[in-house]
Parts: sequence; C-alpha cells; structure tokens
Amino acid sequence: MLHCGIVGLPLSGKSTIFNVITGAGAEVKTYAGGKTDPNRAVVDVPDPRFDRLAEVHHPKKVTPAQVEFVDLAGLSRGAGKGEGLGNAFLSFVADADALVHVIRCFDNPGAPHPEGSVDPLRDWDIINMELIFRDLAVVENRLSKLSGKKSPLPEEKAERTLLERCRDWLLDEKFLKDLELTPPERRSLRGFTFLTEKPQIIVLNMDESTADLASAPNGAALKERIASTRDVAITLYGRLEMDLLDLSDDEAAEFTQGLPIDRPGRERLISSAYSALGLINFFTCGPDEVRAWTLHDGETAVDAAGAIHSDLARGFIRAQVVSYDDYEKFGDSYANCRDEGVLRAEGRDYRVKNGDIIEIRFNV
Ligand SMILES: Nc1nc2c(ncn2[C@@H]2O[C@H](COP(=O)(O)OP(=O)(O)OP(=O)(O)O)[C@@H](O)[C@H]2O)c(=O)[nH]1
Ligand SMILES: [Mg+2]
Repeated sequence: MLHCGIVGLPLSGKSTIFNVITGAGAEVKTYAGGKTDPNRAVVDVPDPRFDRLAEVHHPKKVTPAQVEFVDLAGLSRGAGKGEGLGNAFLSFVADADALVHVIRCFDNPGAPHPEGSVDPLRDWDIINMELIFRDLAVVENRLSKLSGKKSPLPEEKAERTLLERCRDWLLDEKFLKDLELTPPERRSLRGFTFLTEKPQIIVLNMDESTADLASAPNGAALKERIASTRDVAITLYGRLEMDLLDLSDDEAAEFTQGLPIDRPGRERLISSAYSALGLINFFTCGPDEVRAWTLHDGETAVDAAGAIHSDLARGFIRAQVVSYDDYEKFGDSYANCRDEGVLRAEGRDYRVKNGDIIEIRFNV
C-alpha cells in the first residue's frame, strides 16, 4: 500500500488537509502539550473506472487501491537536528513512499503563523532545510560509526566514500534525490530511508481570500519556484474543503461557486501522489472479487502476477489483457473481448498499462 507522510510547519493546515483527504475527523488543533501520536488513516483511491467495474460485476468483495496517510505535528526550526519533538516526528515519515508537504498560504489571525508572517516561499525552504538536516544527521551518525573501525572491510570503505559524497551534497543544501548515483549506489542507500530522496507533493494551502498566489508575499518568486520544481505542486483550499464535508452536494456547489475547485482536493491529492510516484493501477474482475492493484509505471505482466501472489509470478504462463476502454465497450466480458479480437495474450515482459484488466494464467 502506498504510504504518504504529511509534513509542514505548525499551523500550516496539515490536520485540516488530513481531514479533507480522509474525512476522518482528526483533531484540528496544535500538538502543544506533547501529544506525539500521529493521526493515521487508510483511504480508498477514488477511481470511477473501478466503481463502474464493481457495479457491473456485483462481486462478493470489492477491494479498491488504498493509500495510507500519516499526519504529523508541525515541524519547527531545528526539528531535523533533533531539537524538541522534531526528530521523533520525522521518524514517523521515514517509511513513507512520498511526503505531502503542506505550505501555508492563508492568513488567519486566529492561528498566528509561527514565523510571525505568511510567506510560503520562506516556509517551503524551512521545511526543506529540516529534511536536509535530518538526513545529514543520519549520514554523520553512520560515518562516525564507520570511521571508528580500525580495519574496515572493502564494502565499508565504499560505503564511507558514498556517504561522504552524500554529506557534501547535503551540506550544499541539496536533496539526495538530485545527486547523480549509479543504480547500485542508489540501492545501497535504501536502508537509510533518507527524507530528501522521497518524492514530494507540494500542497499550497489556500484560502478564499488568497486565491491568487501572485498576491502572496514573494508571490512572483513563489510562482517561479512552483513552475520550476520537479515535484508535483497543487493548490488546495484546506479549511473550505473541510467545511464542505458536512454539506450536501447542492449546498457544497453553492458554497464553492466562483472558486477554481473542479475536483475534490482528496481526488486531486491522491492522483498527484500517484503521478509523483509514477504509479498505475490494473484491475482483476470476477464474480468473487473486483480489485484494483498498484504497480510502478514500467512494471511488467510478471510483476502484476507477483503483486497478486508470488505463486502467480513463479508459475507464470501468460497474461490475458484487455484495456479498460475495450472492456467497457464490449460489455465488460472477456468472452466478448475475445470475439472482438481485443483480448491479448501477453508474455512476462509485457509492460502493463494504466487501466488494464488482467487475468494471469499460471501453473505451479
Ligand atoms: N483561514 C484559514 N484557516 C485555516 C486554513 N487551513 C487551516 N486553517 C486553520 O489553521 C489552524 C491550524 O490548522 P491545522 O490543520 O490544525 O494545522 P496543523 O498544520 O495540523 O497544525 P499543527 O498540527 O499544530 O502543526 C486551524 O485553526 C485551522 O482552522 C485555511 O485554508 N484558511
Ligand atoms: Mg495538526
């Protein structure tokens, strides 16, 4: 399951957005008082294709793709260096596949900004620096262990060289995901769960009154940064969308008139997470279960088989594949699709496409 950790400064609207995503009703207040447990929720990935497949097949069980979100307390300056509660919180996102980075663009005198003013670009950099500091602490910790060895093994020497490169890169205030590494080097860093290697989904948390980013402090530079970042950036009206959760569709439509909200923030955020991570879905359909599965774009039929069960990958013979569109066009039936010549028998190296409907033939 895809796992996203929400990070951001205190009072940037993380819990509000967590609630928008999950409808979970998490407590929207500060963590003052030393509350350390993050809010966690698992949400179904909204997908109209999946909903339709479930409807036409009436299976005994429907299993949509899911994403887990973890909502942390705000990170203050110094969190990455282990000051205050910060570093402990950061450990909650170490196993996340992606970070949802919430940046405050709204003014709200009732929730004073911890830095004294609203400045999204500054806040963006503060959190990035905290992530860098945290990774630097991990690198330095490991390096000091390695340098304590009297006669290091060859692989330990190699690790040390690699980590020294990482350290210098981080000291230049750059993210490890931008460091050029060979695939084996990249793999050898995996166990460290570096935060600056993770894809980020930048969420600019807006307000009805700050609908135009250009009018935010540093607005022009902010827009430039958004245009140049390789991360996915979206705007979201956190509090407004949270209020919408309590309204009927008609009331909600009236409420959002004139605002650029075409799709619920929940859907936009989850699909951004999918594209940030390069993920796709394929489906399996039958009378027992209709299920959505998640793969990385580029993975193959045998990976799809392995996602379902390791036996299917081991005994893989072929995959019967229909695109979602053809499946829908020909009555949601494999038999019809075969008659129409759109059902394909694919081998293990077939690159799975988003929306494929797949049946694995296997023999163990
Ligand atoms: N005006 C306005 N207020 C908002 C918006 N989003 C959140 N808030 C308010 O800002 C305050 C903080 O929101 P939270 O969602 O608790 O922020 P947080 O980042 O989770 O805060 P911590 O967990 O303490 O770090 C609350 O009073 C929210 O109602 C928004 O878009 N506009
Ligand atoms: Mg919160």
